[in-house]
Amino acid sequence: MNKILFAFIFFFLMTAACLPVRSEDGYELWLRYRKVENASRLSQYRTAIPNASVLGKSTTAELIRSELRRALPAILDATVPVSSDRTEGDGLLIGTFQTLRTGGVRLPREFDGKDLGDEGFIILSAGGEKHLRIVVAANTDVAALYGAFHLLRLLQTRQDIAGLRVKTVPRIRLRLLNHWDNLDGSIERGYAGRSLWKWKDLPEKTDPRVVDYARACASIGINGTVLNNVNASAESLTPDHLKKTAALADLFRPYGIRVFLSARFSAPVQLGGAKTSDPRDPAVAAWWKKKADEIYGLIPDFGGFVVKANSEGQPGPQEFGATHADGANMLADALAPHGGTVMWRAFVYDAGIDADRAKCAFKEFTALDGRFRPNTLVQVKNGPIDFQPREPFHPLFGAMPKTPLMLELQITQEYLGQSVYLAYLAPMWKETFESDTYANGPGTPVASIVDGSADGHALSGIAGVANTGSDRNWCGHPFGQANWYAFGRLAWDHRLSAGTIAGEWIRSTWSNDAAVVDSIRSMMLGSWEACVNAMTPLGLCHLMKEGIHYGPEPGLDTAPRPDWNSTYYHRADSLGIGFERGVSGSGAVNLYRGPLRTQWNDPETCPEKFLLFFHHVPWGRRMVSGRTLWDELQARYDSGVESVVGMRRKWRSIQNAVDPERYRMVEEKLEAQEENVRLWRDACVGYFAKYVKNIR
Ligand code: BDP
Repeated sequence: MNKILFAFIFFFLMTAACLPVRSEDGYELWLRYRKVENASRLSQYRTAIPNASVLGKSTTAELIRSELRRALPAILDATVPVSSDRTEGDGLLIGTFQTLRTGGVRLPREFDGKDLGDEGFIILSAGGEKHLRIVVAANTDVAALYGAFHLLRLLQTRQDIAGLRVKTVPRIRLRLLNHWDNLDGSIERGYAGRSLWKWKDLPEKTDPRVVDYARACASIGINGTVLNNVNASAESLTPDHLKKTAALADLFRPYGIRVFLSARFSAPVQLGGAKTSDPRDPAVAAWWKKKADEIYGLIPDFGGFVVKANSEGQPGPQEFGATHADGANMLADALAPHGGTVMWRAFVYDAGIDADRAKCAFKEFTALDGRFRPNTLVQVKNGPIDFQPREPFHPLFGAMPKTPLMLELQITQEYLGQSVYLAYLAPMWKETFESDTYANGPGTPVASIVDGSADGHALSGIAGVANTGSDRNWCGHPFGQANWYAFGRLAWDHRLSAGTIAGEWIRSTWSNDAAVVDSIRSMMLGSWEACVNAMTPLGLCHLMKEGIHYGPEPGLDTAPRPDWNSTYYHRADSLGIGFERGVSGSGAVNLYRGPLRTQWNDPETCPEKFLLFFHHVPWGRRMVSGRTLWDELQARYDSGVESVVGMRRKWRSIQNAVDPERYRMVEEKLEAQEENVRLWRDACVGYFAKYVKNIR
């Protein structure tokens, strides 16, 4: 070969190899469609999907077509016609059983859709290497949309699509994001910019970004969104505001997403029309009925209300001597004729009920079991305190068999390093789901209470406090997206493992390169436990800075309520550390059933991860490691730091395999995280050391 030509080709190849991967800003989330790298995989996909037909005329069917038009050419790097009719030499076929039948598509008899409900779907593929065909079928267009996104996920994660026999139905009915967004655009506990809902522009103008939010939600099966803060403003229920909400509802509808609102209990008085908000007053009930009629006039598929009542200063029925059930039922009656649901929050901790915050909600709500209307869910946080880095499961799970309990998780990392920390939360949520409540004997995990199977409830729900905002990358931290994703996937199927979900997310969001997937997955899977160690190891909790909940403040003892102080939680003194909740203390262990009660009551059998949550333990006590408690505590804080150092090392090892912009952003975040966990270690170890004397 001509030397010059050779040199030229060599130079070209070298430059191409050294070119950085193209820059990205994270906006695409996991709906990032990129060409298949592997030639044989690419050829399989191209053979199977020479074209696509999405049968049906609905807006949702059109949305499926537009998603495929965006995704398929990018993934297959080929022209892929997408039509609404069957095409000669069918490729991918998507539709409802009805439209497929009308279109002349015959499916094997066992796949008749009878057991799919209105959200489940099947994906089948048949045929040999040269003529692979794929069908996605469901009973409704929205379920077909879910199926389409599932298929795209298979392609994005480079799965073998021969012989597909996917059949999946969501295990939980209401799968909602809870946005703690205020009407002025600020977000309570939001760390990614401002609210996505530009209330000022609505209803005339809807931000195109909201469409991408809806696509992302639908792609993971989220089917409802609560638009406003649980610390609600009555204004969200004014006619003008409802029109704005209706505009969003219109946009979300074809994606299968229903809109909900947080309702302020005192709205009848605040907005005028009633002299009181007493739920037992017929005029108040009438006010809410009229309000519900007005809402459904504008939004026929409105989902219902979330209510935070008699909690942290919010108004509620107890002001009138009525109960939480009275309040919830009055609203439930207003919504029932329209098919709406009330989600009444159990996040209450009235100090008059019990001096131990961990017992308050249990005491108030178990007394009301069986007294709620059928269209009511009681919404319970995963733990009895408040979204701490780790807590045992909330004892209400399993203790209210007559009431469907909705699980509330916090996706936004209020107590978990906010948008600075890399903390993948699926392992934490799995720990909650898998915790055995022993409610119906061994094998009654929290998951079975939440999905309704333990007590035969048809109504079931899960809510995730959203971490989205106006930041270009949606969640502030590029890895915050993983928690939004994991929430949706677990809401659909809580049996999925944290590792599987991480793998899907990494492949769809970052890269299908095996080294990248392995490195990022191992960073993610250890990240939550690392945060626990860095901030509140061994069952400690609530040691964060007052109000902002970021950074350490173990000495805090001047807050307006005792249970907003760190000292209330850790109770460190010259004898030891921890909150005694055994029978010799607050007795909170007795709220749990079966073997848990005895196991957790005894410091010798209580798992170390919950030790200081349930016990005040002497500094010199021997731990599983052989160390004293004090040494173990220090070792945990050290390991919290080491973990971040390790994550940084792993991240650097894949620098050339991911795009520079997101790489840099994560690198900067990890640097800030390392600085903050060092601060945690020094502040906590320094503070607790004051109490530790002569233990060796
Ligand atoms: C706490 C938050 C507070 C919320 C409250 C709630 O600090 O901002 O309003 O939960 O869930 O974690 O109502």
